[in-house]
Amino acid sequence: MGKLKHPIIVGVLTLISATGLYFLFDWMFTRPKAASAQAAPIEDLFQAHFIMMALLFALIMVIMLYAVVVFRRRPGDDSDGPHIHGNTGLEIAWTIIPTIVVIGFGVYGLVLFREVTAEQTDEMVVEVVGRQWSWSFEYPDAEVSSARLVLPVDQPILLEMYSEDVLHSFWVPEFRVKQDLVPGSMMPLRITPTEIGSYRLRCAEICGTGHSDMLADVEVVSRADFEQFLIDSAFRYSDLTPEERGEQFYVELTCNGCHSLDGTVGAGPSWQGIYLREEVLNDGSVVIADDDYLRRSIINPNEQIVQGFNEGAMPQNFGERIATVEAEILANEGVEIDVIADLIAFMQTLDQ
Ligand code: HEC
Ligand SMILES: [Cu+2]
Repeated sequence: MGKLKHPIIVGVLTLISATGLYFLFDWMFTRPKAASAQAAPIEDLFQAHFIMMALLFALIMVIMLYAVVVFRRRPGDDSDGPHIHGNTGLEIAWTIIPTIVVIGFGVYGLVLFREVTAEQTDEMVVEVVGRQWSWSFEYPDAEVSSARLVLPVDQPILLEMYSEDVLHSFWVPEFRVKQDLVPGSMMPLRITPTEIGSYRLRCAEICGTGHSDMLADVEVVSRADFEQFLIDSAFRYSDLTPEERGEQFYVELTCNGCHSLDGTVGAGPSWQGIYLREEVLNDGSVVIADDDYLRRSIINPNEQIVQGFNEGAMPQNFGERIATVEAEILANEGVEIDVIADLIAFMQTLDQ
């Protein structure tokens, strides 16, 4: 042994302490369970840091404490220690080794960052909107919007995130990845949830007085439950009142392009006060705009023309288009809807 005695003992003590410290750090820095495909490489990065921290801390502490204890001054020893003027080999080593380690961690981080943010095949897009102080989620393919983020398990997700006001940050600790929302830009974040369960989305960017309340429920569910969620939250005509549906059709069938609701005459007469009003037709006769007249004016606009307007100015094909809409609603919702009755119900709400 002789010359190598101290380095060997220090080496062994360092390894033993580093192992103990590694378990201590892993226990101290508790992380919630990892629940996304992106979490695994980030978890590895955590482990690499724990190992590095444990080794460095152990190395410094062991050498220091070993020196203090083993090379302490014995009673009666008044001699001087050796005079040392530097050690070139040691200085080169402690410059080069940390440089390599730091660059190594940098490269590791970069590679991992690219892996975690890489585009995946078969991504499902969910739009995330953050605002002071709430979140909302849109499923553009299904025309569903929701206040909860519901995701199918094992499905690669692309979150397209928007902020309506200030900086926010999307953070679900179990997914391990985090992304700021920047007003004016679409910020992407990719996650593939791997564990069915309930999680909590937190805003991780201080964004005003309600920041700590800026939370949303996140649910990772089976594929079947996800399909059910889309069905349950999809827009249904049959959930609306006839008046609400009429207003919906007024926009959807583009009646609003020609008929105002505020009395302004556009390409067609305004609908303000239309129900049961006395209508002067282009032949000078006067009719009451009752249900029957209104229905005929929609299906057969040319039959009676309102004075001041031209024959053929109103599209002639609404009869067919309305029949198509009714057939679709029947197919999707199993409910028979009379679109014209709904439009008339809406007109009845428009007295002045
Ligand atoms: C391209 C323009 C245009 C669109 C779109 C349009 N209309 Fe008209 N509409 C007219 C014009 C012009 C008249 C007046 C001439 C007439 O009586 O045919 C009219 C008249 C009517 C009348 C009779 C109004 C009255 O004061 O007596 C009704 C009811 C009506 N439209 C319903 C509808 C409905 C319902 C829709 C949507 C499904 C619709 N219109 C879409 C142009 C339009
Ligand atoms: Cu926020």
